[in-house]
Amino acid sequence: MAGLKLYSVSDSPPSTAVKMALEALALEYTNVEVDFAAGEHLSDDFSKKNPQREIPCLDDNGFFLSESVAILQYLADKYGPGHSLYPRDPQQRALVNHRLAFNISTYYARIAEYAVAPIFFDYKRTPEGLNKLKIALNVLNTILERQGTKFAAGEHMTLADLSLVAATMCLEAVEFDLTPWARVQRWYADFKQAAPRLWAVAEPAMLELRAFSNSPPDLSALRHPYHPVRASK
Ligand SMILES: N[C@@H](CCC(=O)N[C@@H](CS)C(=O)NCC(=O)O)C(=O)O
Repeated sequence: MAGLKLYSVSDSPPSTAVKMALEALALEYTNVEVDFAAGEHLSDDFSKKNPQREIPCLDDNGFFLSESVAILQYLADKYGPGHSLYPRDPQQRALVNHRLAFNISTYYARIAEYAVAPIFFDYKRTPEGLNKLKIALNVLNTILERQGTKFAAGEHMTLADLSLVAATMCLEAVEFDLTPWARVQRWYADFKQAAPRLWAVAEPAMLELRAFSNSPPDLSALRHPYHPVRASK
């Protein structure tokens, strides 16, 4: 048995969500750091593992899976059946799935566009992007407020928290002020306190993103198929 292998990038939010799930489920795995700056994930060789040419990508003894949400769900189903991270009750599970879908379609998508992409590529932080991000934060704040629970899908920590925390850490990395979203701010702080082992997985990624935010990496040699690359200085 070769075991689980995760192709990831150290400062990547979706990779971080998967690493937190592996930690939460106490699963051993081999981490394969992909050289993003060299475009390793864009290579034809990598596309055999993941035709999307994205990380993260899981290799479970030759079973390849990408999309962090699908990976989280697979890991919980296969290696943690019955674990409170991914409840079996259809309505509880539906709420977890809803938060995961909301994160990937809206919350993280807007954070990635506004906060993360301009660190690495030639994108601007626009007022429109900020407005879309604020609307997504309003939604998460309302969900948490109405639900009145400590975690994103109920009283127990679930896969939803892992994905949403990995997204929110990008806002912390760029020192985005969460004060107007008090429930989001409290939920994020509560997560760190409730799950120090998981936060220990995420914090180095957040700090690495912050370092890149303060001093953007030189990706001018990267011939990226769809991101506008900043010219070298
Ligand atoms: N929907 C994907 C998003 C993954 C994603 O955006 N990965 C980024 C790195 S954090 C990536 O590989 N981007 C490819 C690129 O920018 O070339 C997931 O959640 O797995």
